[in-house]
Amino acid sequence: DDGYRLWLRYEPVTDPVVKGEYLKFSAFIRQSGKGEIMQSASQELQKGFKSLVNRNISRTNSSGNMSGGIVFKLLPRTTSVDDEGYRIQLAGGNVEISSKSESGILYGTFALLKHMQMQRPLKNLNITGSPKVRYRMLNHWDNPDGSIERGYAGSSLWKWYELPERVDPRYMDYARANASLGINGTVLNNVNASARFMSQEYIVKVAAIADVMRRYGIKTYLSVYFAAPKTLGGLPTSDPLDPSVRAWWKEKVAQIYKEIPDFGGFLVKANSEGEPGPQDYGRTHADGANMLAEAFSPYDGIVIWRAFVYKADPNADRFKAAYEEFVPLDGKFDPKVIVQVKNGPIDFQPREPFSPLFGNMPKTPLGIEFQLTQEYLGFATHAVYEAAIFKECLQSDTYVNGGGSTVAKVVDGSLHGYARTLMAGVANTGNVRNWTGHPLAQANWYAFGRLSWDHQLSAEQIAQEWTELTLTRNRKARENIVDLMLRSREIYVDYNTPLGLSRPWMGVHFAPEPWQNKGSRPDWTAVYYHRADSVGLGFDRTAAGSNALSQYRPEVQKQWNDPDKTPLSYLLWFHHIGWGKKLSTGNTLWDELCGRLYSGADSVMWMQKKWDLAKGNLDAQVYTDVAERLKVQRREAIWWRNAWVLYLQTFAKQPIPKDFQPPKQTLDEVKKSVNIYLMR
Ligand code: BDP
Repeated sequence: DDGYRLWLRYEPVTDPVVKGEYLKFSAFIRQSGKGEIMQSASQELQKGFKSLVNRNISRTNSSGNMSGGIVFKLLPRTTSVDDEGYRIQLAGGNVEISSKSESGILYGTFALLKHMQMQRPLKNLNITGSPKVRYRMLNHWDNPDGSIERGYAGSSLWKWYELPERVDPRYMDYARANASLGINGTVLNNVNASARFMSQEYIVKVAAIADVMRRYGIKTYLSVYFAAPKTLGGLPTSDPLDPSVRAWWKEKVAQIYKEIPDFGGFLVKANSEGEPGPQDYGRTHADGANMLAEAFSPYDGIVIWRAFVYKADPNADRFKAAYEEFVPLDGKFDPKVIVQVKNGPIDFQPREPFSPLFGNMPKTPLGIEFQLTQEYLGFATHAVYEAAIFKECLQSDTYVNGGGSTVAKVVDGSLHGYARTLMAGVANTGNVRNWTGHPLAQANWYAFGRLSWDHQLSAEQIAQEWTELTLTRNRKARENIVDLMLRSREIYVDYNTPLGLSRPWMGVHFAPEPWQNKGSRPDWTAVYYHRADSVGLGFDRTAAGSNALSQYRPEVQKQWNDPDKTPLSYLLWFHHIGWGKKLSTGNTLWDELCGRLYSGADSVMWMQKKWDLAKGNLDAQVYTDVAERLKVQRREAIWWRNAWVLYLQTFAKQPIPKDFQPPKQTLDEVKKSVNIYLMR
């Protein structure tokens, strides 16, 4: 198995009883209307039945009394169920999939096929689903030249130089995979955007992709370069309050809708990491976003404005930046704007506290942005199941309206009554055959999609599902793999950023460089984040330090204010702790740190064992691929551990605790090996 089919493998049903039951419903598919999405649902069922039970089912539009088939039923608009929700049940001797929308029928179809892939009985069939969030989308950081910013799975899926005439069949498989999870939007290009996507030449290329996406209920979006009026339009300015600039965007949006009538909208990174934005003209983020929203007013599209901002101020705490810039703008955004906030205040670290923006902008819909591509999680050679990261953030309590005001409730709109709700995942896909490079990274795409549909699902439930659909139906093997997946994030944290450390690297975000202290700005160094010195380690964010904690509600502050009570996993996020300080485990900081770094690196061997236990029940190609990547992970985990302990030892001036073998390399040797990775 080359992994191309993802979780839609439709392997032949082995249980004869189950197979017989499925065949009883294979007489026909009755569509309701001839809509494009409905056609996709039929095609998918045909493909599924052919592959699962080796039966060709034909379609009918006949309304006569027939039984033994599958019936799509479009419910009247007035029915009080969610637009995209569905129900699957037995009715009149048929399997009936009902929904108010064609998309809902498609989601129900995929749910039925999942049920069948798991060889579950159809007796008493009653499956319902409805999404908790309205915009469920992937953000591609794909560049027009085919490269992908922070992409580790080959180059871009989008073949801009072939489009619009040649439409790669893979676009459809991409759309199927997303639709099977309920993902209904995709931003095709990098947030560090090229203005060329606003040209007619590129709009028609985008339209060709949008034509494929549309058939699967997916809307197409673009990232925009804020200075495009100047660079592409030839205007003297891109000032959002300038009438000629406003007219340019209006015209541009109209031009896009001419080619893509269901265009989704714009995603904007502005005044962030050197990208242009409204502040270049003394205007605010709201001025910029509202100008674009105005251009969308005749249409359904929206403006997604990112809150990922921080200034190059040597005295500032980057942690606080987004809150400081955005909270004062609450209530000033056009209703068509959603502000998209990364899950944590810094940048997709293996563990971060939740962003303090969540809960603090009650009048502005806040969407959440997770990162699926493993920029800080070992690229494509480390197995890290990210559902644990997503869930940890979504379940965090902001306390803004008392206990139970979780980030999930902010994001799904139930806390502040947001009309528009959004979850975005920075895609981990590329054009390698198995889509994600590491076979287990497919689970991160899967988990994001499932959680954007229903954030109440547990990381374990999702891992179970994914493993059964993708890897093996053998129960024992699945248990071992799910175990491995569920522990993988904590293991990674232990050898990479234990106790609340962050960013032991700059540049490529891969080779460990906790010693890195030169950068074009202070917050582009590693020492800025961990603050190791002769006294101790960690970033003091209490009132005695940067006071970032004040951005949270008192109940949250209480959890993290006192170093003696702060959970160890967040300790160094908020406190500068002395090397000899006794922690709740009874160990000193230094000993605890070493303990975690060593046990993390050693636990990769446990992961290898778990994987090996499943060997007999796995496809040989997939088994070997993961087994080899685990070997890389083991080697690199030791490398990272060594970098940390040897470097921090120069401050702590203590021996490696006697339970552990001191590293075989010296600090200089580790630095040399890291430098190899940084050479041009
Ligand atoms: C950081 C990445 C950078 C992105 C940026 C962003 O290192 O490549 O452009 O985030 O999200 O994580 O805009």
